[in-house]
Amino acid sequence: MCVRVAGGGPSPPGSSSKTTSPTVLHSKIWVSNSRTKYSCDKKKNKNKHLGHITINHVTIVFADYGSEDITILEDGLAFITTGLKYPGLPSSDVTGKIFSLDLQDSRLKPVELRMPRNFDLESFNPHGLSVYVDPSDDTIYLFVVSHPRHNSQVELFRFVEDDHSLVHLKTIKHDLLYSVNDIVAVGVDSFYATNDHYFSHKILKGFVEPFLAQPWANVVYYSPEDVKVVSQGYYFANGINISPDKRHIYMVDTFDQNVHVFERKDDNTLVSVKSVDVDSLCDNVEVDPETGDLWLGCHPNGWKVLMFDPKDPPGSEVLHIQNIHSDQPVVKQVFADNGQVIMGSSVAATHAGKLLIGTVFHKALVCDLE
Ligand SMILES: [Ca+2]
Ligand SMILES: [Ca+2]
Repeated sequence: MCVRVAGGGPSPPGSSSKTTSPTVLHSKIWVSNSRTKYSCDKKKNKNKHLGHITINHVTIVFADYGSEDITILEDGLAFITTGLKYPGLPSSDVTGKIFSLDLQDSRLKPVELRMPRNFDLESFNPHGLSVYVDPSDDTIYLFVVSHPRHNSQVELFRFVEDDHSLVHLKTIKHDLLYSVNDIVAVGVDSFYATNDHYFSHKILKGFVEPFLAQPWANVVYYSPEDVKVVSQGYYFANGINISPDKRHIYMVDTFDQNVHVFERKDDNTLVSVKSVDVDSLCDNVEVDPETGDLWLGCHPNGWKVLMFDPKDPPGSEVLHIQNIHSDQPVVKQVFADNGQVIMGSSVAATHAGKLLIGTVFHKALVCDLE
């Protein structure tokens, strides 16, 4: 059970595992900065040799306008979407932007990527993102979900490292991409995407559909030649990512509190392998390219995110999943905060001993792991 030293909200609601019951380790962590200290005691520790992850320094790298999704290149350069406006959730008036952050540079200074002149910045509303590095020429393609006027489309950019700019290649729209949350690129113009809702209209999506609570969300495969629903029957299909060997897809269903594991087939259809209970309302998922471990930004109390009250803010939680393909995946909480440091964590990604945590509408943090 987590202990929030400076107060805190109730634990997330329980959930039942469909297939795999992992060992859940809530290991002791300390998060400290100049103002606050938090501790989290062990919930269960069936496997003590795993030890603890210690976070010994926290650096705030963003102001209060969100960092909903993050992905990190193998050289430590992170891409971050900011300024999301999403029905029912708090947001700022700041226009959507993409930032990079070089985790190898000790200054930890976010750099706003220069957008192309021919791109409609006013309506840019960036949400999930994914990077594809073309193995033939190392070109870096950035795929960004955007919601101009509450629609859904995918913006495809090429990243120019020399001057930190983006070249806009195309806008991808399709009838099956109607309420896109996140995306994982599998080629220069192909990807899997999650639709988190059945409806795309702002009111129906933000208020009516949550009330109905039906498993109408899905996963779509897109390529210029072939677009199809490849998995369906989810309550809120959210983060999506791919294993380092590209054979498996991981998808987070936030409301059923599971990470679903799929095997990719030659025709890009998905076959369900298992689901892993995470016992939290998780959002986006990142995958360590070397270990294949999963990192999840989660909402320990979804109600507080929706009914935002700055006096009783939503907290943050980061989960780490090891050995997801084994019979005993290990789900470990590595960060917990009652909202005093950051509210509404939506993504977590690591590189060389650093943990970068992003949020839906608040700050981002860089933590040093030990
Ligand atoms: Ca993503
Ligand atoms: Ca998301």
